[in-house]
Amino acid sequence: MTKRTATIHRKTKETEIALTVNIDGKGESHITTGIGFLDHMLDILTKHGLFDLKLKATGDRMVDDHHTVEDVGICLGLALKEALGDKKGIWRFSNSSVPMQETLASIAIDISGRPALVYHANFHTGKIGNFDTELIEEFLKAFSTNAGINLHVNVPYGNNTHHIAEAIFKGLARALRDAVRIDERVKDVPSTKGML
Ligand SMILES: [Mn+2]
Repeated sequence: MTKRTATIHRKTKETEIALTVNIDGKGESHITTGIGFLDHMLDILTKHGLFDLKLKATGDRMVDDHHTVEDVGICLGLALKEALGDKKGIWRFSNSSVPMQETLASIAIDISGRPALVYHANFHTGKIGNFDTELIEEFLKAFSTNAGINLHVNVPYGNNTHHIAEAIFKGLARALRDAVRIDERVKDVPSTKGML
């Protein structure tokens, strides 16, 4: 099998990001974004998605975390898209419901080439530590748009903001882990169009 890896380097006036991802990895990560909570979420994503991820991001955090979080989402999305290559044999669809104590997050994805985010999650506080909870949606929007995936996030119930965020990232990890898997019986792209 060809190696499903990608390396992205993106530099703007707001951020500089370098990352390498292997979607057939073991969940090993070296992540430094300067934003502790984002590092924690990406660590969860790689650990439970069995991706290997090396990521270094620096950004204009004297403004706030927005640019850095969004641009990491862009780069991770671009990397996933590139690593998937022609998408031959992938499972394509997947869903995962993950509980985290009192919280449940349900994630459904379609690696369709058609980007869309449906996001139904309510946080009861605007912050998790120093981290703005609204940035989770921004991250997922940037990620799904640039990966070309259809991503549905539903959190039907939950109280603790840290749990809600963590359940979303664990669910995303598990859904991605399945959706990128190769089924040896599928010799072509899993689409009646013949293209994804
Ligand atoms: Mn945690």
